[in-house]
Amino acid sequence: MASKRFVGAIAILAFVLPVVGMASEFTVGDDQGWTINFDYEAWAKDKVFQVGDELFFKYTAGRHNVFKVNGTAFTNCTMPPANEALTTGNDVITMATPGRKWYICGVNDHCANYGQKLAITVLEELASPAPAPSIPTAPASSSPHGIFGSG
Ligand SMILES: *[C@@H]1O[C@H](CO)[C@@H](O)[C@H](O)[C@H]1NC(C)=O
Ligand SMILES: *[C@@H]1O[C@H](CO)[C@@H](O)[C@H](O)[C@H]1NC(C)=O
Ligand SMILES: [Cu+2]
Repeated sequence: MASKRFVGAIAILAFVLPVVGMASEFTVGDDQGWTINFDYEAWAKDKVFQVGDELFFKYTAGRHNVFKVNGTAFTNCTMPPANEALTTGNDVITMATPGRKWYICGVNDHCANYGQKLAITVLEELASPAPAPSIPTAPASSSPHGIFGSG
């Protein structure tokens, strides 16, 4: 019946619409969490990270930690000062800006010898249907310039 099809369409819309523009949560390493001997490069490869998304680093407190580092420190496994570490075992980092982001574990040689390091690229937040992009308005002084300029 026609009404059945209509109800179906509504159901699909209700499912799809809330997803648009919503932030995602990623548990780093999925079920394995934040640990040694895990391929975080492979884990990150097929994922799309956007501004507003959250990374959850889950591990047993004391066994690992999380440092946000720059690209050089990531490559060399250079540890920042210890007081910059996240250590709760349930650390949440919200992606505030687009660009390349790097995270390493500072416990023992987990970064250098056990691959406990994560590099991701965060994209600008995808367009949401909410407020339309603002159209730049011409500065108030622009039209007098045009009149004077043409004379
Ligand atoms: C990082 O490692 C490279 C190559 O081993 C070295 O040339 C560079 O000086 C290191 N950088 C830092 C900041 O330790
Ligand atoms: C990268 O981080 C390391 C360790 O915190 C620091 O010594 C170095 O100056 C940083 N490099 C840049 C280019 O910011
Ligand atoms: Cu570790």
